[in-house]
Amino acid sequence: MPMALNDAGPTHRVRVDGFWMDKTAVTNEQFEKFVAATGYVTIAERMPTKEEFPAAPRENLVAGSVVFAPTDHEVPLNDHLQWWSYVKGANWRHPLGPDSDIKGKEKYPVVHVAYPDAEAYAKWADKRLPTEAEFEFAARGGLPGKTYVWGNEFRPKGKWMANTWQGKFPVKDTGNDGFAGIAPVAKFPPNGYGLYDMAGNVWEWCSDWYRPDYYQTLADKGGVAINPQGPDSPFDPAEPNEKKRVHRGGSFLCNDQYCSRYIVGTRGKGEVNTGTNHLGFRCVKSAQETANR
Ligand SMILES: [Ca+2]
Ligand SMILES: [Cu+2]
Repeated sequence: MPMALNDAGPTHRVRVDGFWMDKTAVTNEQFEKFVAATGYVTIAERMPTKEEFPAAPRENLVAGSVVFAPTDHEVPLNDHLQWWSYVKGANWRHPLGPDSDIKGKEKYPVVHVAYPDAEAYAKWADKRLPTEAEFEFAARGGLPGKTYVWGNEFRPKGKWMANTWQGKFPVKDTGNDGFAGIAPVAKFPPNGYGLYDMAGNVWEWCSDWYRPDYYQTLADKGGVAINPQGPDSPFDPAEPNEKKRVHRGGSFLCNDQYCSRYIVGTRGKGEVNTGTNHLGFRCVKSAQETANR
């Protein structure tokens, strides 16, 4: 399946200590509470500076974020810039750009959150972001070794289990699963641990730095990795100057033609200061920490 396997192996054994996880991705309504309480301004809402982006032309130094737009014709799938673009004025309150808003979308996952934004929210909520190992353990919901977070069949008895893309990518999402584009949280069945949307809808930030060879490193050590926290530093050979952290879960754009990373165990990645309209997050809390209060 496309993009599913290149960095997801080798299989290795991991143990994680007990933790609690949010049942859903953080919603617009929840993020609004955080912003109202703290006055926090997300990275997408801040004016980028010449110091931060010395190579960028001055006219591009405008607050905004990265937005998906379908193409009007079939395109080769080797150039993602055909469907992703930087949109001035796009941010969590305006997910598709300045003319869009989140009225009536209180229960949708908040998007256009960069890693520091997600971290700030987690800190405010007295929680933290999951490690990649925690995310995968939670996503599997007690079903080790299965292809999807719900089992081995994509549509058991014909039922849609996650919000993904149907139709020709990236031209038209036919929305056969009930949603063309993003969906409110918890519209599909929860996994075995009662967690919603652990695959599809929006990608979610994990706290690990991204390296494609991290699992090889763990496998080479042998034995069981206890609470792995990710590599010490980020490295993506495709974009060696970008500092990336792990994304997990896949999104409403995932499909069997281009990117099938709704498959559990597969990995995503993203530059830490970059949000998009298919990237959100949820928080966790260590069981030990919860018990101590
Ligand atoms: Ca869909
Ligand atoms: Cu995908």
